[in-house]
Amino acid sequence: MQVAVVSLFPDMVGQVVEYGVVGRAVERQHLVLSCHNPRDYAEDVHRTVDDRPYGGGPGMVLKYEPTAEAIRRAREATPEGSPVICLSPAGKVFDQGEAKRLASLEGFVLLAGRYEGIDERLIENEVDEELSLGDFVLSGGEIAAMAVIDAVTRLLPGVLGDDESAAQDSFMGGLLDHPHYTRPEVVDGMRVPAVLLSGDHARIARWRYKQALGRSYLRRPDLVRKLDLDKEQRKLLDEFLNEQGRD
Ligand code: 9D3
Repeated sequence: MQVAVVSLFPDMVGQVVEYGVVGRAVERQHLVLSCHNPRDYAEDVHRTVDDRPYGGGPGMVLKYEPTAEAIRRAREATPEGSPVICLSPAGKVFDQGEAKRLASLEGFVLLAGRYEGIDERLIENEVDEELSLGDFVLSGGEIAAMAVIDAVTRLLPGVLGDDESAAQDSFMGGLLDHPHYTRPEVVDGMRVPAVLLSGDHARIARWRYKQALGRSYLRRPDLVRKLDLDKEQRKLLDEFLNEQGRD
């Protein structure tokens, strides 16, 4: 997959490919990342990329021409037909479904804004869609671009090992994960739940699923409502609620 990012802070975006799963994906060429800086295409002596908003108001606006040229270069670094996606607090909220959709493409361009915003004519002429990470305020689109790249790269064939991929598939069954424990068995007087030491894999799987259902119900009722539970799932959830505070 080829992803091209348009950003005034390419070094920041480049950090996402320096570590862990995404780092390995780039080494193995599952992912090819390029960055394109509007400042490189600003033609005046000061290499100006922002200007004051027409109509007044606080902050600055990313200028059309250098940004449009950076987007053109970014398009050239991605396959024909790759969408241009602007990271914006006004976009559609990014979720795992969006990540799957992007992972099915051969490439895409991410436009990360700075300042108060970008000239709206860029959205009209150059941008195909807008994505947001949610309802909080970032200082720019770079961290959002990095989050999208991370989430999408994990879904590319061959990037995760078979075990990790399978775990990802089953866990993304619309629920939060179950709790995890590792050695020692007792820490600060707190024991690992006995079932996890039992060696009974069916009981362990049932307990984990019950925990996942219960936590999702308490923390993210929206997720549980979407599932519309069958009889067995309701029974597990009832058990969880009755046991609350123990094991
Ligand atoms: C405080 C400034 N806001 C005035 C109402 C507008 C605003 C402009 C630019 C707020 C944030 C930004 C920069 N944010 C992003 O580029 C961004 C973002 C975000 O802030 N939150 C969640 N997802 C995203 S994706 C890109």
